[in-house]
Amino acid sequence: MKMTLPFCTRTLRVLALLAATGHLATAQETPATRAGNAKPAETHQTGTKPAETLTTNHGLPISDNQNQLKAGVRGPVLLEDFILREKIQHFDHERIPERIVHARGSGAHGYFQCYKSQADITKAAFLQDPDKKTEVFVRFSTVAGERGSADLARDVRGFAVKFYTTEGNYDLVGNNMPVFFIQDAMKFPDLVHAVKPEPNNGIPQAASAHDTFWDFASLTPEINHMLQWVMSDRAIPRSFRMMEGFGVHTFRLVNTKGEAQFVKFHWRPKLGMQSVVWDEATKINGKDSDFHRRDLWDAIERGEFPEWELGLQVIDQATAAKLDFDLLDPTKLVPEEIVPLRIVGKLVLNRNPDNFFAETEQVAFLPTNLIPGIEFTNDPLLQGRLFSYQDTQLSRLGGPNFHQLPINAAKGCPFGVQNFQRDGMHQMAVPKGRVSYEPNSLDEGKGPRENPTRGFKSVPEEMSGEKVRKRSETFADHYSQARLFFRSQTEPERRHIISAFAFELAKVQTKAIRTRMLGHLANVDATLHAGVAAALGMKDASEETKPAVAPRDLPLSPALSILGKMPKTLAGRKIGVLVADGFDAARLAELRASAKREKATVAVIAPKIGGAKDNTGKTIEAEMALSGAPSVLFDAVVVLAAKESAAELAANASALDWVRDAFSHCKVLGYSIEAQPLLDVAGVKTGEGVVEVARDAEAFIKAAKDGRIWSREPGLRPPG
Ligand code: HDE
Repeated sequence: MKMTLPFCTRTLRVLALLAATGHLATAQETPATRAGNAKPAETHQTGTKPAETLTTNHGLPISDNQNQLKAGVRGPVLLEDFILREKIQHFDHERIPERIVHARGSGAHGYFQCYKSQADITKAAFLQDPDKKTEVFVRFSTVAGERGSADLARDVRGFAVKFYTTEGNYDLVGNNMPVFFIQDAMKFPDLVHAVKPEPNNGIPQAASAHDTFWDFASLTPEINHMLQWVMSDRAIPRSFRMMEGFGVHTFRLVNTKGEAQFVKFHWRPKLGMQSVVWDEATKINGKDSDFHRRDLWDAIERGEFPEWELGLQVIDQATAAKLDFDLLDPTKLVPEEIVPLRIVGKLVLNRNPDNFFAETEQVAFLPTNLIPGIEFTNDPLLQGRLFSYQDTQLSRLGGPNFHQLPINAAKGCPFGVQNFQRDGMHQMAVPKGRVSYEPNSLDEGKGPRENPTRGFKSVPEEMSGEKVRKRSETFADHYSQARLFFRSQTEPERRHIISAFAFELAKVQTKAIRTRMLGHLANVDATLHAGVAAALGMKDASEETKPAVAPRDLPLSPALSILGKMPKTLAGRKIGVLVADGFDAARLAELRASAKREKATVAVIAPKIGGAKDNTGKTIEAEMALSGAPSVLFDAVVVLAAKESAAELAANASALDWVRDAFSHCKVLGYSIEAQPLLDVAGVKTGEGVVEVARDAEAFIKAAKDGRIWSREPGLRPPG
C-alpha cells in the first residue's frame, strides 16, 4: 500500500517561505531552472567552453551532484546509491594523522641558487653551478601545537627545506634556533610528552607554560641553553620571512678528493630578523591565528618573494680540536665570532602551493635524504632522527610508497628513481617484467644496477669503542653557553627573557618545580635569576643545583641578538592606517607613496568595512574593519581623522585599544593633529615615536624604520 505523510500547516508555511526565497522549486519551475536539479554542464560553464564533466573516482560521469537517490522525492535514500556512498566515504577519510611534532605548518615552493661553486669544500650537486637553480619546497612549523593551533605560540619554529637536486632529494630539516633541548634521542619522547598538552585533560594547547614541561626541564640540566632561546624573542617571530634557520647538528662536507670538514648550516633572512612582543603575540593569536601563514601566503601572492642566504660555518679538524665544547653536542653552537659564516647562495620562495593537503601536509622530510658531498656526524640526537622520520611517515602517510607522492618525488635526476623495491600500500607505479631482484641474469642488463662511481659512498671513518649507554663527559657543561646567550642580548631582549621565564613559571602550579628552575637560572646568570625571582615574588626560594661543570664566562657573541643586528627598514613590513570620516586624503596618499618607496604595505582600516569619507567627500573603501584589525597586526600605525570623527573614535573602545596597544607594544605611532583627543583619552603621551604626520610624514617613516621605541617599555610593563 502506498503511504504518504501528511503535511502539517507549519511545514506548509516553511515550504512556502522556501519557495518564496528561491530555496525550493515552485510548481512553475522546470528542474533545469534551479541549481538543485540543474545539470552541471548546463549551469557551470566557464566562458563559452562547456564545463568539464564531473565523474566518480572510477570515471563514471555524474548526472546529478545535488540529490541522493531516493524512493520518491520525499522518500528514504536507497542503499544502492553508490555515488553518494563513494562521495561520503571519501570525505569520511579525508584526514590523515597529524605530525606528532610540528603538526602546524605552512609551506611554499621556490628555488636555491649558489653564488659560486663550492667545489673546494663539497661535491653537493646544488652547490656547484651558479647558473643553475635547484627547486625547493620549504615548510615552516611550530612544534608543540596541534594542526589547528595558533601561529604565535611561544615555540621553536621548524625550518625544513627539501632540495630536489640532480642527485636525489636533499632535506635540511632544521629549526629557527641553532641548539636543541636534549643531547640524546633517547630523551625525545619524554621531552615531547612533557611539552604537549597534559594527558589527563588535554590542556594547554601549543604552550610550554605548564607543570609537566617545567618539571621535565627542571630535572634536565642540558636543557638550559635551549631554554634561553625559547624564552627569548626568537620564539615569537614577526614573520616566517624574518626568521633565521639552522641545521642544528654538525654535519660533514666532502669534496671530490674525499676531504671532509665539519659544517653548521645557517639561513639568514634578507628582510632581517624581527620578533613581536609577548602581549602582542597573545593578542594576535586571538585576532588572527593564521598570522604567519597569511603573511607568507600574501607576500608571495604580492610578488614579494621571501629570500634567505645560506651560510656555512666550515670547521676543519684543527679548529674543531680547539673549541672548548664538543661539536657533536647539539646543545652547543659555534659562535660566529669564532667561525664566521661563508655565504654561499640564496633561497627564494616564489610560489604558493596549489593544494595545502597534497603539498604542505603530505610533504615528508627525511634527515636521511642525503646527497653525495654532505654527510652525518655521530651527534647522538641526529643519529636517532635518522630512524624516526622514515618510520613516522609509514603511519602518517599510510605505507612505504609515500616517496611517490608528487611533493616527495625526486625530480630532475638523470637516473630517475629505479630499483627493485615493489608493491606495498598505495603503489602508484606499474613495474614491468618478471624480475624484481638483483643480481639477475633475466633482464639482460636492462634493469638498474649499482653504480660504484656515481653512487653515494660514506667517507671512511674509523670507529672503535666499548658498547655503552653513556653520555660523553665532553657534553657536561650545561650552563656556559646559556650564560653566553643571555649576556649577549641587548637590554630589552634580556628584559623579555626575564618576563618570559616569569610568565611561564607563574603558570606552574607546583612550587617545587619553580624553586628547582630558579636554581638553574642562578647557575646561568645572577641578574637573570634575580629578575625572575623578583617577578615571581620568590626571592629566597631557589633550590641550589650543583653544576656538573662550573659555568664559564665566554667572550660575548653579538650575533646572537636580534635587536643588535636589526636592519633599519620597513621592507616587508605593514603599516596600519586607521581612517575616520573627514580624514585628509593627501596625508593618506603621502603615506602610501612613502610606504611603497620603502617596500612596505599599507592597510587602510576604518570603523566600518564600507570605508570612510575623506575631506573631499569621496568614500575610501577600507581593507579591514577596526573590529578585525587590531594594531597588533601591524608594525607601525597611523590614525587619520577629522575633529568630529576623532571624538567618535575617542568614545570607541576598539579605537582606544588600537592606539593604547600600539603604544605599549613600543610601536611608532603617527597621527593627524585632529586625532589628538583619541590619544589623550587613550593615555598616549606624545614623545619619541609618537609623530604628528601632518607636519612631517617623513619623520614618521624614518622613526618607523628605526624600529620600536624600547625605552617606553620599562615604565609600562613590569616583568612577569
Ligand atoms: Fe624532528 N621530528 N625530531 N627535530 N622535526 C619530526 O617527523 C624527531 C629534531 C624537525 O615540516 C617528525 O615528519 C626525533 C631536531 C622539523 O614536516 C618526527 C628527534 C630538529 C620537523 C621527528 C627530533 C628537528 C620535524 C614528526 C630527536 C632540528 C617538521 C613528523 C632525536 C634540527 C618537518 C615528521 C616538516 C618533524 C622526530 C629532533 C626538526 C616524529 C626523534 C633536533 C623541522 O619524525
